[in-house]
Amino acid sequence: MFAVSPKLDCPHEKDIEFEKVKENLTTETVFSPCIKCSDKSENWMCLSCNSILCSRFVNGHMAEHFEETQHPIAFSFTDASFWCYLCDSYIHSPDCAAVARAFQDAKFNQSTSSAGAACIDAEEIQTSTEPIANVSSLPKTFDRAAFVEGLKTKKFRKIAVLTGAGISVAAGIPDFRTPGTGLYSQVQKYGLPYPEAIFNLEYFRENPEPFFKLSKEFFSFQEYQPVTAHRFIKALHDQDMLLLNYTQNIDGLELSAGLPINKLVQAHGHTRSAHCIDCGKEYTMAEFQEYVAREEVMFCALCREEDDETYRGLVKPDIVFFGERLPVSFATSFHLIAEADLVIVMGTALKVFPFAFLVTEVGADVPFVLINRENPGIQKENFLFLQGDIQETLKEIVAEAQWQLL
Ligand code: CNA
Repeated sequence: MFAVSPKLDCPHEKDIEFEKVKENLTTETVFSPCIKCSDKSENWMCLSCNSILCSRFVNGHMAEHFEETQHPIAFSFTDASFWCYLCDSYIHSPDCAAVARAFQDAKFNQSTSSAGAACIDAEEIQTSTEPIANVSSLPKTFDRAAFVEGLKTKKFRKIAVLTGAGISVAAGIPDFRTPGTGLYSQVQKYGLPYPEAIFNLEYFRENPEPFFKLSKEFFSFQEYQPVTAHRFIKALHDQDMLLLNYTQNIDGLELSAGLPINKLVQAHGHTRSAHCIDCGKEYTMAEFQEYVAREEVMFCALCREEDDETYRGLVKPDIVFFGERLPVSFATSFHLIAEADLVIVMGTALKVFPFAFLVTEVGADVPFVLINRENPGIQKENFLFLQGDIQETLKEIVAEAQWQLL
């Protein structure tokens, strides 16, 4: 799976017959080979004619298909993403989400009938300013007292916690999107074409300097300490109530708080090691940080060719850039969220896919708690939105549940 900020208003979707696409997504189809070269490793399906063809990482037959037919949108069997050749961008929408769910059903041979109960509406994510406007009209409710009581009595045994940059802001690490203080407000000084470019692999290949400057300014994660949110997640684990913590964060503060690594899914990678983006040679973060401290771009010692000035084997930490694959651990633990008996989402704008798809896997009856400054567009039965500061809210909840955080 790839980390992306998809385009949410692709105009080329209007010609796609999504119902037919869903019908065509059978177990047989999703494991079919490329119709041109028979490769099975990495295929896409054309949403206009349902042809299955391989990716640019194999023989590029889907790209050729677009050149020949001008069929605009393809769906990836590897990471459930949608690419529009005419928009030259990943795209997403409620129709896409429905196709992705049909794909999950077919690929993992399981019913995700609950899918859609917790519904991320793509347009709302982009524009939502009115938190939980429709929630009060939904039939079943889950309130703060029930949440606290469930913690106190250990009623919940499989809590899935989904986290984003907002939980580490109190530790001194800026998030992405908070106006004024978020990284996206601060990276403009590096002269980027758009803020997300700093974490874009293609941009990094051509312009690595801004990322190295950012690393010097913000990414000395060993200097940061866990805060209440990280200690709360650790407490859930200590009480044997934690199913998994799916995090988009790369700071590792969950681990610093003592959470075992097998309880943490670091969907967007980590900063424990670094690799050459071309040959894959591994480097330690200490080696990477030496370059950062000297304000020097780090090139791979193995694949940099002295006689070829244009060849650039760049080294970066193992965080997932836009356009890079997510770790296998994300794909293999993705479906486990369906087992959760409580879901807690904290500190995320849920704008990055496929991470945001996780919430579509939560069952309708499963209580769902959002602790954030604003609601990114979640509407669901049994939904509790604790609006406000994460750390302060958690301190109150912990006190009400009569827990002590270590
Ligand atoms: P984001 O898009 O910046 O969203 C953060 C969310 O948290 C927003 O909804 C904020 O309103 C909310 N928020 C921030 N502070 C608080 C607070 N104190 N109390 C309540 N709510 C608060 O970040 P996302 O995590 O959604 O975006 C995903 C990106 C961010 C991932 O790819 C990460 O790798 C990336 N990131 C990680 C870190 C880190 O590891 N600490 C830092 C910066 C960015």
